[in-house]
Amino acid sequence: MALDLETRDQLIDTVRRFVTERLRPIEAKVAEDDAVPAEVVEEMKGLGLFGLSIPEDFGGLGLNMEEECLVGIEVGRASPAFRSVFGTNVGIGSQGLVMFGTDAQKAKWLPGIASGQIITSFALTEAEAGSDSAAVQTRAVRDGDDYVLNGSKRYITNAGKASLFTVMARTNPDAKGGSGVSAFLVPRDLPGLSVSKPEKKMGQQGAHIHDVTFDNVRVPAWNRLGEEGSGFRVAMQVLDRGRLHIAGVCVGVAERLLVDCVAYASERKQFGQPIASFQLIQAMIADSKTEALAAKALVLETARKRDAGENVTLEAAAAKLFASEMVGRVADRAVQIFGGAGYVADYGIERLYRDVRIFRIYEGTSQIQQLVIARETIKRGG
Ligand code: COS
Repeated sequence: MALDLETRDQLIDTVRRFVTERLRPIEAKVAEDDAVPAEVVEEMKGLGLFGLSIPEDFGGLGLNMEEECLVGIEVGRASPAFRSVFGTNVGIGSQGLVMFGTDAQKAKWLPGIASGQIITSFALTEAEAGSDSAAVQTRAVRDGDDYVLNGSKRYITNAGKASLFTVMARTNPDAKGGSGVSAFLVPRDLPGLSVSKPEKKMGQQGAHIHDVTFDNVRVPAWNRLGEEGSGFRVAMQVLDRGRLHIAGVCVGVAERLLVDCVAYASERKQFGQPIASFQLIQAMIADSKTEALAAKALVLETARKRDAGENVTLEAAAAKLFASEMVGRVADRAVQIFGGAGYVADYGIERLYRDVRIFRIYEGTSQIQQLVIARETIKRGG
């Protein structure tokens, strides 16, 4: 159920203040240390950020998709690494359980996920199954009351801290593509599960991705999420939702970059006047503003449709495609407007330029979104 407007505004206001007062001032240090301070993570827990999308019955805030996107936009105004801290709990790490879990599975894990005591990860991607996610080779073989998992997952966000993984593994090697895949809730402490050191990456320092390996990991059949063979569809529906969330975050980053650009262009003087008075600078600001507005409208409209129970596979893919490409262009223009200052580290613009690059890749590349949009459009007849 939706929040009343006053409560919603209060929530947005609280998140905005937290972002402005607590997160923005430490962005550069987080990037330098490649770590979000533990006390800030605790404050995020106190604000309920880990449980934004978890139903109230299980201790979360129970936000609908529109509300979650509005919060995502606010959080996007600080370094995207901060969102990553609780992003898997709100999105891809928890939503398989929320949408397809049994009552007993939900009761066991959701309260801990909502409070942030349990960190979750979504383990779909493998070395040979990136865009072609139906090609997962991690095996789950039924053995009595258990499944035995063997295989390896790649680039798994928050795996280093996760205590619960949603793992997509092949239960039927003879079935073609996704239909042979099942989803499992796999606790970190099961023997045979190991997590690699974090990868060094281009941006979003403070957010971490790891390989996860399963070496004869015995998972109780009770932990299977949904029917055997339904794991690919579980993953796709989790991603439909996740893509929309990411699109919201992209809008937040773009809005923040616009504020930074306007402030800098109003201050910086060349040829005797603030560069904001030059029409070629104004053209860049106008293009960025227009695209950010368009992305925001698409994100919020898609979220409202999803909240109304509509299938938004197409619209969520379109929102992710447009918003992630948009924020790439906005960040590029920001570097241009800042000039040399945009290229050096002190102003933080080059950091955001690097940070936003991953939005066009994770939770489905832009090319995968195009594919989904085209297929759905053709299916719908236009
Ligand atoms: N919701 C519900 N069901 C879905 C679905 C969705 N969004 N997308 C696909 N399915 C179902 C299909 O209906 C189909 O069901 P049937 O077998 O009953 O007909 C089944 O899943 C297989 O779908 P499809 O034929 O479209 O699978 P493909 O192998 O062609 O792959 C793409 C589809 C490429 C779209 C998918 O693999 C994908 O999204 N890849 C990117 C993965 C990704 O985002 N990775 C990021 C890692 S997580 S950070």
